[in-house]
Order: sequence, then C-alpha cells, then structure tokens
Amino acid sequence: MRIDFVTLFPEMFEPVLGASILGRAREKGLFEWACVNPRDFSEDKHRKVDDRPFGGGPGMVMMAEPLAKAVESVGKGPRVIFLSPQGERFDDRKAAELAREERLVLVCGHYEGVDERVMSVFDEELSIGDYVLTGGELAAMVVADAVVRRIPGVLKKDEAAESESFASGLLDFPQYTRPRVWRGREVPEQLFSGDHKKIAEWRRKAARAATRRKRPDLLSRA
Ligand code: 4GX
Repeated sequence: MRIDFVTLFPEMFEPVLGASILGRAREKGLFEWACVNPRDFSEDKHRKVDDRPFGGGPGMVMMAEPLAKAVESVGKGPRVIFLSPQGERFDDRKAAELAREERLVLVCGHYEGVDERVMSVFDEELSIGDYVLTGGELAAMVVADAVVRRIPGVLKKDEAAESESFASGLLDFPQYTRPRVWRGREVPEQLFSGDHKKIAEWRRKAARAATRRKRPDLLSRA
C-alpha cells in the first residue's frame, strides 16, 4: 500500500510512521508513504495557503487552489479522504475496508477548516472521534496505523492473533505475566491448569465479562 499525506506539516510524520510496526512494514516493502505540501502549490510569493473567511469571523480558512493542486499532483485513481470532525466515524470495519486499497490519499486540514468548494476533490470525509484536534495530521496517522496493520504480512503471527478479538465484537481477554503474585494480587489459577480447553473457556468468559462491564454498547451491537 502507498499513502500520500497532503499536509502543511510534513515533519510530523516520520517520527510516528518510522517507528515500530509501521516502520518495519516500510522496510519489508509492504507500506510506502510520502507527503505533499500545499504550500508548494501556492500561487503567491509569500507561499500563502490560508485567508480570512468571507462574511467575517475569527480564524483563517485554507484556500481551495493550493489544496486542490496538492491532491491532484498525486494523480488520478487513489481514494481521497479528508479528515474532519464532520466526517463519518472511522472504525475497525472502515480500517478493514481501506486495507484492501492499493493507494490512499489522506488530506489534513488546518485552521478553521477549508474552503467548502474544495470538498469536491475529496471522495469521502472521515472523523476519528468527537473532539477537535489542532489539525488533521494526528487523525491521518491514526487512520494509517489502523489500516496498515491490517495489510497481510505486516503483523507477525503472534501479533496478528492478538488483534483478532476486535473483529469478534468483544474486547480482549485480560493478560498476565510474571510475577505470579504482584502486590498481593494473584493471577487467575485457571491459567496455570495446563488444560488448553479450560484456558480458552476462561478467556472467552473473561472477554465477555470485560466487554459487559466496560463497553456494553459492543455487546448490544453484536
Ligand atoms: N477527526 N480535525 C480537521 C480542520 C477543520 C476544521 C473544521 C474541517 C472543518 C479531526 C477529527 C479534527 C481538526 C481535522 C480540524 N476541517 N479530524 N481540522 N476529530 O479534529 O478527524
């Protein structure tokens, strides 16, 4: 998969996308990414990309032309997604759907938003949640992370098994490691039985109990 990020802040990406599983995915040739800066497409000598809103009011609005030119410089074909609190909610289902694409363009807005007319160059609008970020960059990286880890071959076998649980509609079962007693708290004894059926059964029940307690909304949806 290739992801092009359209952003005024390209320096934000390498520290996140270069680390851990996403960094390894790039080394394996399973994920490549690049940034396109709308500032490079500004028509003005000061490389201006924002302006005051028509009708007045506080803040600045991203101008349509530099943003459109940046998106179009990537070429025709890939799905173009704009990150904004006004978008459809991004979730695990959407991540699985996007992981089947060969290319994506993730567009990061700043300021009070973008000139409404430029929305016509985007295919869809996604939100990572009901809160306001400073810009779309963190949202775009959240989407990239959740999508890339679903590409076959990106996760190692043991890492993959771990993330099956969300698809099942339940939360993960609780995990424990050494020591067996920590500050007087013991690890559930079923996990030491050596009986794999008994362990699997305990984990199924514990996952259901955790889901009922922490996220009852997931149970009613399933
Ligand atoms: N999930 N932001 C977009 C600029 C903006 C402001 C108003 C359109 C209208 C966000 C989120 C998010 C911050 C990205 C504001 N665009 N993106 N940006 N929540 O908060 O995706």
